[in-house]
Amino acid sequence: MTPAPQNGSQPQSSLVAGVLAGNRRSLTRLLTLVENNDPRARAALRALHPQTGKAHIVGITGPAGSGKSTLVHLLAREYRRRGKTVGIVAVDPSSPFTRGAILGDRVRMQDLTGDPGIFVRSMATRGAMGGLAEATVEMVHVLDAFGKDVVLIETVGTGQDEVDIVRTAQTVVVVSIPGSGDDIQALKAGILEIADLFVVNKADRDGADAVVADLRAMLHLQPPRDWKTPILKTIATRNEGITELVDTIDRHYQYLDESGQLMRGALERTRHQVLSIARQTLYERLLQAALPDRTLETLVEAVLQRELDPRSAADALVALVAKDVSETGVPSKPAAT
Ligand SMILES: Nc1nc2c(ncn2[C@@H]2O[C@H](COP(=O)(O)OP(=O)(O)O)[C@@H](O)[C@H]2O)c(=O)[nH]1
Ligand SMILES: [Mg+2]
Repeated sequence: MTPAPQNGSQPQSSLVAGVLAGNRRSLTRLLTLVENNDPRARAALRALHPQTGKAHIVGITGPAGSGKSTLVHLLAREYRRRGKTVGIVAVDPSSPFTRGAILGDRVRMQDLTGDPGIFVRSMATRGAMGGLAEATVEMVHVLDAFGKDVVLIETVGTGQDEVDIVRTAQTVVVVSIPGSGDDIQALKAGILEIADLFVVNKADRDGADAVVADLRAMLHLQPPRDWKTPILKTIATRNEGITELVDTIDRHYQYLDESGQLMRGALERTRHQVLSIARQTLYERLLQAALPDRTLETLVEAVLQRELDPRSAADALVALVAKDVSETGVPSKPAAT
């Protein structure tokens, strides 16, 4: 992770003031700090936290090429028509095979960027250290504090990061397309279970009704819930089914609110967020402790030479972090004797 350049940085308080005053440049700058896991983002995130919790956070997930970006674009326009402001966070897979699609997304998103009521941000996946899900959630919270009424998160529903990201949404929309039976299988199992509504996009193609039937059959296998997961058909390229989609997303929010699930969900999501930041922090500390002095390499070599078993090597790494944590004043259990 490269630290953001010193020049052009503002004191966090003016950054926060800028974000709260609706300044897009402050927002852009803060999102970059958050995306880079820059320590300077911390104070700002802390200051903004009381202003969060107002936006409706909607996750749009599904296989690559299913039309998520097109749908997100149309949803944003429909929300604007209804007088709501929209933030968009699109998580781009870092795979080189999808670069073209990312470019396509950028081009298509462009006609949204002229509208001050819409803010679009796309982010690439992180390097080996991970932390994508944690950073994305924080970016969503910044957009929430900025005052966006709706925040849309687009992710490809295949990796664990994506499942983690989508779990942070209040309403989860899972997109599939005709002839995508295999794609549905390829979605992480967890995603189907957290779907609040299904969209079968590209309904201009043959087989849309078969996908609807498949999804319906699958839903029958799930334990009954108060919320009957709707299945909608859309043709994003013709702007068909979008008003119904927004109506249904809104209806889901109303259901969450009236049933008390909005609060329960917030409790669960917050718990998950705290734990996942803690896990990520520990992991980063572990790498920081293990990388200098080639500690990790030395341990790996020892395991390879059969001088040490993998679990003992891992214990040695964990002990390094435990020492590190206790030195920073965080209470930790005494090392085993
Ligand atoms: N035929 C048809 N094509 C669509 C529809 N929606 C999107 N597409 C096309 O599918 C391709 C992938 O769309 P995109 O929004 O980038 O998908 P994403 O990868 O899920 O974000 C693009 O060429 C779209 O124009 C649709 O309803 N029908
Ligand atoms: Mg896309």
